[in-house]
Amino acid sequence: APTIRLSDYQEPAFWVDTVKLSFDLDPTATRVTSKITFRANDTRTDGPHDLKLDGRNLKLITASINGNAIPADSILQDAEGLTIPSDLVPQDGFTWVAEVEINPSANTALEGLYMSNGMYCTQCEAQGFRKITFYPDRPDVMATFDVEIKGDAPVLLSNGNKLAHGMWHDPWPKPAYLFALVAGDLKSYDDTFTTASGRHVDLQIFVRDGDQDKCAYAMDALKRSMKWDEQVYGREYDLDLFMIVAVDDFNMGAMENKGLNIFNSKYVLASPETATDVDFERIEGIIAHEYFHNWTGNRITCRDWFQLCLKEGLTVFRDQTFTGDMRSHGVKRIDDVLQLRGRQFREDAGPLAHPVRPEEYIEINNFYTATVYEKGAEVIGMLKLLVGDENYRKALDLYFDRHDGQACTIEHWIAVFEDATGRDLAQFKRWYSQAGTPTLSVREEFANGRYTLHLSQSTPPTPGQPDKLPLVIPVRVGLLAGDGSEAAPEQLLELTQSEQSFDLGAFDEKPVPSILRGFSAPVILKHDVDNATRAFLFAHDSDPFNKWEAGSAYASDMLVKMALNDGAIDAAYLDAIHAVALDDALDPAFRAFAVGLPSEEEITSAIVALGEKPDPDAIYTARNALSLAMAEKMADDLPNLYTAMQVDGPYSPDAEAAGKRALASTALGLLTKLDGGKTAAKQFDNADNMTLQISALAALIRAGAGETQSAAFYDQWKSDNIVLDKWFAIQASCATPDAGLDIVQKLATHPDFNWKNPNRFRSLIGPFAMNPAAFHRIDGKGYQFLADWLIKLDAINPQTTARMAGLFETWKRYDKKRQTLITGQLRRIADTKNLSKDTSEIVGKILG
Ligand code: DPP
Ligand code: ZN
Repeated sequence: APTIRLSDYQEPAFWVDTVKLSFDLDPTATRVTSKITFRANDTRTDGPHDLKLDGRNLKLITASINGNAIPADSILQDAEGLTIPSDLVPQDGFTWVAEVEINPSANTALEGLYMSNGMYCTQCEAQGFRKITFYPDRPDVMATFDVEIKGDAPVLLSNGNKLAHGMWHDPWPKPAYLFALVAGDLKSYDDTFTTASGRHVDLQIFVRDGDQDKCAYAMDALKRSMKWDEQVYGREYDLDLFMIVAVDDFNMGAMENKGLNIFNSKYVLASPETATDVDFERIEGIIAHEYFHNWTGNRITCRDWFQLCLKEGLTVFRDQTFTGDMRSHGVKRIDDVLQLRGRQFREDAGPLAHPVRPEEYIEINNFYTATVYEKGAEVIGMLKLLVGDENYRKALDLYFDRHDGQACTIEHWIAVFEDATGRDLAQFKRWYSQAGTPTLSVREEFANGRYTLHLSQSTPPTPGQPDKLPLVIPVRVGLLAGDGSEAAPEQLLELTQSEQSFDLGAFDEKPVPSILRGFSAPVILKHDVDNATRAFLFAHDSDPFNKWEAGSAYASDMLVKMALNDGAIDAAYLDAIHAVALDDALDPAFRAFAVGLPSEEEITSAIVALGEKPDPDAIYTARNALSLAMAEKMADDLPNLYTAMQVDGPYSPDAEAAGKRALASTALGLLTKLDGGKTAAKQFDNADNMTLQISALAALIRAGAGETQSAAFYDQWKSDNIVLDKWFAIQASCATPDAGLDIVQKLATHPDFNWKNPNRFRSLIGPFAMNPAAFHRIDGKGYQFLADWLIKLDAINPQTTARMAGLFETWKRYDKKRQTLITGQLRRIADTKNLSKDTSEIVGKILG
């Protein structure tokens, strides 16, 4: 398969003004008629041009230009599309009409038009539209769409405003990747919203009959998102109708099709009995994310797929800010950084590392990555910090003013900030082109009463990028006095060179620095700090992120040494964690994070950073030992803490109640180590919501128990797929190292393991591969299990397979024996006959 390069970008020879689509739905033989008006692109003077249209798995029935049928032998068709020679193509513009036949039932890749539980639905981003009809399927081609749908289904939906049953008009020009169609026997949950300027908008969430009572939270989140985007970004909704559809078979989380968002049902449907606090928060965030795309993505879209971060980084940044506003910024930041380190740092340190704006790809679906999304959002956060809140808003206003209706690049985005603020961002822009996580090293100096910070930066080589240039790194710094108070106002240091010194002023005694507050840049901080200083910051830092970070770094330091057989549990750590756990002045949600130990993945990467080989069993054992010591240390207080964090009254998913339940659940995990599961079993029996039920089950499984409860859980929920996914996932992720493989092998033969459904597949295979001690068995059987399933899934769903093949990306961290075992499996995958280009690109890169 060819490599596509950013440097090869060229505007199309023809633009499209209007698209009229007519669908005659049939499960195995849907007819699609398209009428497309093309206009010459006057900047292309290199004509005459052939007409080249993308198209995959399409049966062409007829095609005409300006009403003249094109003889079949004049149409050059291959697996990727068709070409009409230029002598048949009026060069100043023309109308193309074509009829094609497609087979939605046979579409297991879930890209284009496919069937899920008897309903028709579409997924067109990035390149699914070409599986619906012939089209210049690229995001810089924007057109207005009219859609007519003929079919028996009572609900026939497409983008835009509704003209009549099955008739739709979208007045806003859009790229084809935002096209959507849904047809089926669906019920809607309805509401309305009035925009700031008084426009009335109908809101509808479409679900299967019986699920209407699980839509209230998503609807509420949608209305809050609409209001927030008006208040914070001055952006109003622009159609008469906004629709969301819940679909069970979906490769992604959700999709921002204009006016018709399509969601993986697990990110819409929620009730207290079936969804956890974490689910509620995620639903809120994803509803917001997709809604925010209406302006950042849809009204202003990407010129080409290399610019994906233009819409995704910005929209993630917007949804993160929204969640912070709805809940707690401090806690949200901790959560986001945990995700960033767990997924993006891991990606950036391995064979799949790529810049936030990649420069080449084989399969674009492989670039919907943590780097494009999460690091892309970090870059926006740094930009905002550097220019300030007011300038950020000014730049965004200019962005919307200047580029509404356009398909843009990162250059446009940067220019808007330069024009709005007068600041030169040439160096800052390196964040978009340089892969790898920079290291920020800190040395302190206190001499003659002056305190100086010496900062230096370096970014490691990544595939294709041996040498790196210095970045602009914003470093928020606070200074604490000996009594824990702030010794000076917080400062924002801008590190632009490889090495730079910052004189922070005169002090009577050496202050204790709190560096990189709020995690102000996505870097690895290297600062030789002793554990006494960490304990001091853990107790006193006024910045919630760095307060948490200090405790976490303390634990990590200890766990790394324990796992390397070179350390013991530090009593001072237990004192510190005990104090924070019981500190009622602190938000329970924060305390839950503070008491939760670094994950096995985090400890692994800390060990790798020291140049050592991680031993998954030793890491598991160390972490268990520390958590047992914490439980014993807090033994007298845990029952009280657990009781104090119980929430009375009917369940509500609000941040305060959820925070208490999170801390109660942490306490329960510790208590289970002491009471043989008595409290957890009781919680399981009495639970009236999913948060309590599943946290009890998880605590029991982690302790190697919970068989009765697991069986009861299955009986209760076997007909609810979203909950049943949790049942698969919890067993795979909480399994003890010895039992893990047996458990997942058995679950893989369970009658409910419908592996063709992406949610079900991911819920078993993903958590197992992310359970390091179970997955990295020294006999290699964990690797073989994953590879077997990837090979099987690739034949029907390349996109999800390729994504999950990334689970092997860390193989170089491990010892020789494991390396050989993993690469053996990777080669077996690579050698599979007819392997998709998606999976082959990922596996090829991982093997290097
Ligand atoms: N649906 C994906 C997202 O919203 C891709 N656009 O991020
Ligand atoms: Zn998005």
